[in-house]
Amino acid sequence: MSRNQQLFEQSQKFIPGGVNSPVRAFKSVGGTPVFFRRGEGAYVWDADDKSYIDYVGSWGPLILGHAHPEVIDTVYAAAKNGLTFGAPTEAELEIAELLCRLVPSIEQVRLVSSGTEATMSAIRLARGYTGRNRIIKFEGCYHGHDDALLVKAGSGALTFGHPSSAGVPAETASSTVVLDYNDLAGVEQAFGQFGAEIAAVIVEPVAGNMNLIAPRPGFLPGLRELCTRHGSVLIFDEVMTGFRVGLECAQGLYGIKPDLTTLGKVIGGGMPMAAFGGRREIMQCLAPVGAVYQAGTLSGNPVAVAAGLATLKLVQVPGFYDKLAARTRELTEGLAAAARKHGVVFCAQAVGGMFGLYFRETLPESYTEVMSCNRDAFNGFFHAMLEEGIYFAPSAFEAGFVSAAHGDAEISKTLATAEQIFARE
Ligand code: KE4
Repeated sequence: MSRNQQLFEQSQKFIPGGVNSPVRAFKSVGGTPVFFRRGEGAYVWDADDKSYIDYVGSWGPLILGHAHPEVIDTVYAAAKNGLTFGAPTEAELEIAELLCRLVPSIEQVRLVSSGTEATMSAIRLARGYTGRNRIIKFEGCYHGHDDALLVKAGSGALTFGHPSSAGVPAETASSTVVLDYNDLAGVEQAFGQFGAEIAAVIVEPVAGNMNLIAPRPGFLPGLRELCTRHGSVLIFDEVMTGFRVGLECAQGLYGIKPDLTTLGKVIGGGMPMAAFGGRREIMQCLAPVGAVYQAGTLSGNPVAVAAGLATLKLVQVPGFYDKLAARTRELTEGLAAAARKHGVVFCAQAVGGMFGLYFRETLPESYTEVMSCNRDAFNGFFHAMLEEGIYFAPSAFEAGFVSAAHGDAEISKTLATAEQIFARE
């Protein structure tokens, strides 16, 4: 029995499913999850000391790669000064000013410790600001595990949401309308029916939790126009896309100014940190200024902020994102070419430093289309690549990530290995 297997068996005795977050359990792809013990650059090593080229990067935070020396040194220096104070620090001011400068739609920002906290707080803030309760989200988009967002579509597109998790009260779910991503007509219809009741629309501007789905032209501008017209808050959940698809985030890439933005992953550089921010008028509704309560013992934690500041400094280097996007395109185009060469039904796409791999003929543009991907083919590919030391996301319904540490050697090895595997088909 491998060390991974031993650890997984033992972990299941003390941790539900042996993991602290479900996607890590390999339920979607089968097999034994990999227990990592070390990461450096584009590589991770498992409990059996096997190395992998890592295309998960902890689900997005590690845009610089694992254990970047400047990030580690900064974290170490901050930690030596104390781990937390539960009081304001200069570092929090520094990163708040930086986020407001880098993301024009953010006039004020509040730091939290996870993406879930960011989206949960943004929804409560939008409801407090508008005095309305109903929210719109999109099937296949994931915004963390807040009750209001663990909701699936009702029977008809416009009926009220139903819980997608046990423990979520039906009455909570009923305030969430779940629509189809990229279906602007559906959103127009919902606003026609509920417009005056809608507190917020929350959307991943590039969906990365149902594999990768890019916004159709007109979809995001349409959401902006509808929210403006009906006085609803447009929330861009950029926990994944923020500083992943570009320095200006997805909102800059697509030229849309949301009312609130949630951030996470990259801005914490691998440490527990997220944020939500936006128009001053809305943010001023937050305690201690306004009536919307929100708090956190470790919010703005100085060690996490140090990791975030070090990361955000390095991603501002001129050409950083052009190089990352080119590298990611090289991966997706190379994989597609290798599959085509061996007659494997496969396609792929990249948006900045994130990518989607699909075992289907054409790029999916909706939840329904992505659900038609050949899951068995993905799972076979996943395990064959894993065996060869290449670690993709352990689910056909997750996006992948390239870091600045992925060089020619890593991309070439990945493409050569994929070609060998496609040739076996
Ligand atoms: P966290 O609470 O996991 O920090 O963030 C929740 C969240 C919010 N919004 C978006 C767009 C997200 O992608 C996430 C979290 N993403 C998943 C990956 N698909 C995290 C991995 C996991 O759940 O373990």
